[in-house]
Amino acid sequence: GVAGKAETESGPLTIRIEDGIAHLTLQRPDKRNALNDALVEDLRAFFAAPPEGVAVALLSGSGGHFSAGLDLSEHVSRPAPEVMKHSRHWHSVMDTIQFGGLPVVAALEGAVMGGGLELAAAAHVRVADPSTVFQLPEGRRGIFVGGGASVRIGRILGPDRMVEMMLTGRKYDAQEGLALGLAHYVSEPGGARAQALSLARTIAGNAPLSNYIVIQALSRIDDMSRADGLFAESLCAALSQTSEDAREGLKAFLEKRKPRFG
Ligand code: 1HE
Repeated sequence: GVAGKAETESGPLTIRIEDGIAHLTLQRPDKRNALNDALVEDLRAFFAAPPEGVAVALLSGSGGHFSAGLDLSEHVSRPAPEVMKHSRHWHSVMDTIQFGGLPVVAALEGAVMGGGLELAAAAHVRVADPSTVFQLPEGRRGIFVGGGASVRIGRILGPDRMVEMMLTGRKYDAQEGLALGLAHYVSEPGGARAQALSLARTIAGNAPLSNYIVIQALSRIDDMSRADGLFAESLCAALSQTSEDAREGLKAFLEKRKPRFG
């Protein structure tokens, strides 16, 4: 990984790279980290071309919230074609985050709402502070989701629970989110970032190809038939198990030491 540190000047997204982990922080605390076009662009730019040596991204918010979702002040009456293009752009950015090649760990707290929940669902590992509130308020605001929730949240919750969540605007807390799969961990109060960092370090210690294949393959296999999924699995096994890192991983196990991956 990258030793030393690097930092960008402050925009809506700050990026600090330390020991192979890119700390990405949504920096609009006064707006509860609402996702305006500039912030979405910064996320896109980072994940489309992660800096050399970054093994894992750690994504979090500032000011006690992850994100209150789409910046509603930028969304005053766009015509239908513009809304469609905006939504398709979000889809592309969320896909870039999920499939860009970097494992993404999200530290959640406070509002994880609307587009904020869509962003969280594009991350691979989600750690929720006890303060976390998950909500899809769109159904109560006269709109629909547009940043991928139908697919990503729909597949986590199932359509039945997502319909109910949107019709009633209900909020799920961290523990409920854990039970439903919206979060994978609930941290100690105030401890989401620290726990997320510890998990990020664990992931950064894996073989890069293995991480890459886990991210690329599993959710795509979910879209395939059973036969195609099993076939794709064998291709992934052939690719990973013949790598240099696989030889090192097995050798290290037999020699009772930590592996040193390339
Ligand atoms: C915002 C936004 C926002 C806050 N866009 N400005 N998302 C929502 O519908 C969530 C809307 N937000 C809220 O429900 C609340 O703000 C919170 C529960 C997140 C936080 O409450 P609170 O009391 O701590 O803060 P606040 O006073 O409500 O907000 C502080 C400021 O942030 C205030 O601005 P100010 O200039 O008056 O100080 C708010 O206007 C601003 N703010 N949230 C713009 N979302 C691609 S489709 C995706 C669909 C969606 O994501 S829909 C949006 C869903």
